[in-house]
Amino acid sequence: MRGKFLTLEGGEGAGKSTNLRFIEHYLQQQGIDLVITREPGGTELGEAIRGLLLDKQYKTMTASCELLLMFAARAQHIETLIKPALAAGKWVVSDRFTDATYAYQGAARGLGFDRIAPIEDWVQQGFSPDCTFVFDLPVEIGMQRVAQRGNEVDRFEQEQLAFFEAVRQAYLLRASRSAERYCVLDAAQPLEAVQIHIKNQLNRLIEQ
Ligand code: T5A
Repeated sequence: MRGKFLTLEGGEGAGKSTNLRFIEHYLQQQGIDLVITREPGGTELGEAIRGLLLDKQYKTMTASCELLLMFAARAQHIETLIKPALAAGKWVVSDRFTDATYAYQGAARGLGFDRIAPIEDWVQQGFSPDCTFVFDLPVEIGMQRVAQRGNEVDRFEQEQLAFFEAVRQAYLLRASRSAERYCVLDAAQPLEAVQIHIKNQLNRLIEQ
């Protein structure tokens, strides 16, 4: 039986990485064989592309170049990691996927959703997640969390409030258009409360 493909989305500091660990632990407890991965990245080649995308030295990277690099890494990720794992009956949980491209390159960089859709069709040929968790959080809180974490900021984290506000609104818009695929979580709640909602959604997916 084919496994399920779950993705985690949201702005910076929304809690994706933290809750990815929770999801991994919970699904393992339920006896589910799973693969944890991320975008951009997930494969050797994809991680090399991630290095280019996040590197602050590439200040002049154009939005189109950024968009195509995201999909180049994704093409490799889908064909060599995600689809084989699903076919082997494993669940795949990815920290970000194509919704991030719509939010960051489509909305925040201003390329527009219409420019992305044909590339998505070409690369993915209808392939998409079974469920996408959107960690929704006021941008200011996300930025405070990132600052408190104290890591060095990457090329995206250097952007300003308006950029991240566009990201947030794009996620909410996409989730409102296809509510059956998305599970929008209020990520400003305490972690324990967020994780109760995640657990409920995971239980629904396990039963399906
Ligand atoms: N990108 C990616 C694109 O532009 N287009 C694309 O197509 C794709 C795939 C990748 C970058 O690439 C861009 C988007 C990104 O800028 P990334 O590796 O996904 O970057 O990294 P970020 O989104 O920057 O992820 P972060 O690590 O910053 O955020 P997380 O993972 O959402 O947050 P997390 O879990 O590290 O939490 C941040 C802090 O908050 C605390 C945590 O303990 C941590 O300290 N926290 C909470 N505190 C209180 N209450 C809660 N509920 C909390 N949840 C977490």
